[in-house]
Amino acid sequence: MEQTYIMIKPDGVQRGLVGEIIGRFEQKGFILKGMKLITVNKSLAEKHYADLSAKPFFHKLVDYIISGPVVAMVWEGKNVVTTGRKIIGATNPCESAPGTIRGDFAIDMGRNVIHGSDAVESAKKEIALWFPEGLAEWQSSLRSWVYE
Ligand code: DAT
Ligand code: MG
Repeated sequence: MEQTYIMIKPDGVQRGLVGEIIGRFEQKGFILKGMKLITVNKSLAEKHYADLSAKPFFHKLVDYIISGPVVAMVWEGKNVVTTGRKIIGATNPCESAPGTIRGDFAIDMGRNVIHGSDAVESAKKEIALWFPEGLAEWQSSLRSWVYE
């Protein structure tokens, strides 16, 4: 089953949005396979955003991600990468539709509350980077009520 890496950024944790955000993924029917609250070191943040290292906003982005604890999660389900991005909304919260997490809870691009993998391949890389210890092995008892 497909998995994605979802991270509540330091602003989302500080603003008390952890329960709300987890609830949206849970209520959709996705399954939580890994979760931890961690303060990120600079090297991990730089690796996570390595593809953006040439961008002018890279250093600001890294400083923001290490500015407080984040909630790192792995969610599992059919099409969870693409659907997860829809639940999150557009990168710029001004363009995120109401009903999405960024559309409902964010204004600035540099405080957009949450990260979600953008493709199945990047999800695999990000899960390996953030959860080198591996994930929880379990099956939801609700499975047959979510999938036909
Ligand atoms: P996303 O987080 O939607 O996958 P991304 O991977 O392109 O977006 O960029 C990572 C983060 O970097 C994004 O959540 C916010 C920040 N960012 C992206 N483009 C930016 C820009 N033009 N100016 C400032 N910050 C930006
Ligand atoms: Mg991205």
